[in-house]
Amino acid sequence: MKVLLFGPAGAGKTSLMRTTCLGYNFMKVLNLKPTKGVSRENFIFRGILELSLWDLGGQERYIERYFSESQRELIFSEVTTAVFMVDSAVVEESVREIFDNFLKYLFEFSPKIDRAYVLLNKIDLHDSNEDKYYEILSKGLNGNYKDKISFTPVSVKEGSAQHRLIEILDFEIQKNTLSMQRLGKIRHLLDELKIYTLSEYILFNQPDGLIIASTFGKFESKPLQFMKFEIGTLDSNIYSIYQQIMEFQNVTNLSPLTLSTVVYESEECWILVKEIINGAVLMAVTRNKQPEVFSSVMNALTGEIFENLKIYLKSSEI
Ligand SMILES: Nc1nc2c(ncn2[C@@H]2O[C@H](COP(=O)(O)OP(=O)(O)OP(=O)(O)O)[C@@H](O)[C@H]2O)c(=O)[nH]1
Ligand SMILES: [Mg+2]
Repeated sequence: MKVLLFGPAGAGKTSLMRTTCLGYNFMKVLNLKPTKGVSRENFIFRGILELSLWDLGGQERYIERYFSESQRELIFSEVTTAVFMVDSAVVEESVREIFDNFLKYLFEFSPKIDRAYVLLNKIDLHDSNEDKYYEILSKGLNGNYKDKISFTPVSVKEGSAQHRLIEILDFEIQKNTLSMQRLGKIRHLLDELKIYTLSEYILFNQPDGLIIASTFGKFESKPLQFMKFEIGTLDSNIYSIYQQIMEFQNVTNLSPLTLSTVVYESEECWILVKEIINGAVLMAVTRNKQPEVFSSVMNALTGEIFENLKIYLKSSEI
């Protein structure tokens, strides 16, 4: 799936990409340098949809190049999702011409595309004028295009831009048969785990922190940011203790420690978190604290269903 992020310099394209897909917070994108030409990143959205994200630097010299006869086909062909982004605090009439060319080549080289999304960004700034920009970009759009473009005022700073992009990509998942099949299988496996272990399961995608599937049906959470298991120095302490114990037991070839399962305890339940593969984390919440329930979850996390889960998630990495 090819996702195009297009628009004038400083609109917030790279900020949107990094905060949505790489789990960066806004502070981390405050001082981004302008993107030099085409920047391509592959990543897997919600653990099931493979994306090739084309973040196109918006300085004039680059835009001219994208529209040039030698490059336009490369840039605008095989696009599945197209986003045009502007900075609503810097309204420029001249952007209309760029927008017109963008639409022209997009629908010419990717005729299957049914929609283009326009994000009027930075509405958090008090001098933003998204209504004016909307007027400039939508004025006199001919019938062919009119129904194919949706405009949304957003802010990367406040999070509504990321929310909108996630909505757009979720829509792509629904249109993509392979992704829906994977999702169906994953949901089924989680439901099986639930039945065997009397626990609820939630599967998260790293690093965007979005939920892939859960046993709660529709369950939304805020994206988790920086979801990495780093307990820092504790790790090395545990390793040296483990080393000593193994020496007592005369074990010579010591296997390395990996931090794969973390257990939390509350008065009502256990919460177990386990990394499945690079990119996905499974969280189990037990219904009570009976030892059988705990051990059934531990068994499940090393058993066949868990291995199958790995397969369906892995298949999206190919
Ligand atoms: N106030 C505010 N600033 C934003 C927002 N989104 C992005 N910015 C800032 O705008 C500046 C430019 O953002 P970039 O993401 O680099 O813009 P770009 O569209 O990738 O620019 P080019 O790579 O040159 O095409 C950065 O300093 C961001 O922190 C927003 O929603 N609100
Ligand atoms: Mg950029």
